[in-house]
Amino acid sequence: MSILQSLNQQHAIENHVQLREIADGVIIAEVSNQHALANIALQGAHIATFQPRGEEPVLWLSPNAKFAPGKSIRGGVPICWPWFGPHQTDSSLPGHGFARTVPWELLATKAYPDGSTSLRFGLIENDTTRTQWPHASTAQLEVTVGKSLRVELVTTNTGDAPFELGEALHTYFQISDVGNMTIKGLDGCEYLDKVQDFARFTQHDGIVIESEVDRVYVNTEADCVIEDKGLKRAIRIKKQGSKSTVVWNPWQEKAEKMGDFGPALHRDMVCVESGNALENVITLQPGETHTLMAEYSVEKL
Ligand code: TA6
Repeated sequence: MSILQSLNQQHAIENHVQLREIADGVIIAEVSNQHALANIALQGAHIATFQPRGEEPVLWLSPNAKFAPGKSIRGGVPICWPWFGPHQTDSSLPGHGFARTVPWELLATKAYPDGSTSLRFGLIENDTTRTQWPHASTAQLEVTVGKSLRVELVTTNTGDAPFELGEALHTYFQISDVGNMTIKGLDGCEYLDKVQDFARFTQHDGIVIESEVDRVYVNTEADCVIEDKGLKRAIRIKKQGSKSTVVWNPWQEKAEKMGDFGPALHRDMVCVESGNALENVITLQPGETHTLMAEYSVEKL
């Protein structure tokens, strides 16, 4: 029996989940239920698409995204783990950690009476991950696809020494045009601005993007709302277990330089990332578990 057949035998649920191989070695859990459609790659437990029925897609996926073993997918919900951004001491290690480019195991699927579907994934360690991250730990991702998309990243310290964890759900949202959009919820928050050498500023009012933006808002547990006048909708981002919110748009020049982005596509997306980064990294004691949760839902404007 092929891997795909055995995955389907164990985890497919009629009218909820089916596993498909979309390219050589690239398996996707396709979720289709009464509320929404979603595709989740087993590599990286990467949610590539989420679209509530009757709505435009909530997540942005680059038309030039690469679906290939070892490559991160440009769009959807990349998981940055167990560090965010560059590694603190070793710049040769991959930015945003390795979780988004390694295979995860599909551990369980479940259909709920309300019509939603959940899937649980576990990160698979290998020799490379153990070398890059010599801390005994587990990472699991629970994804619930309903009217909203709920994502929980659960980290447990299974060793006998504490470690520092950086993490983020690096979510790309689809918008009608960056000029139609305001991000609310961060008024009064402090942020470190990567575009200005990590200088510290305070946000006033909503965030309007008119050039490259790459900011880590710190010490904020607030919901964010992406108001989109073009699509006449707002995307609400609720979160728990997260003290940092990252806002990113590469703008034209940087987007053009990325092979899996493309000219002008920066206008269709914005990343609003829920996580724990920079001064908000988490210290996890032996035996402790930390859960980072974000939930994305659509409201009419
Ligand atoms: O979250 C923002 C950021 O850290 C930016 O600095 C930007 O480079 C982006 O992530 C994308 O990173 P990636 O490694 O996916 O190209």
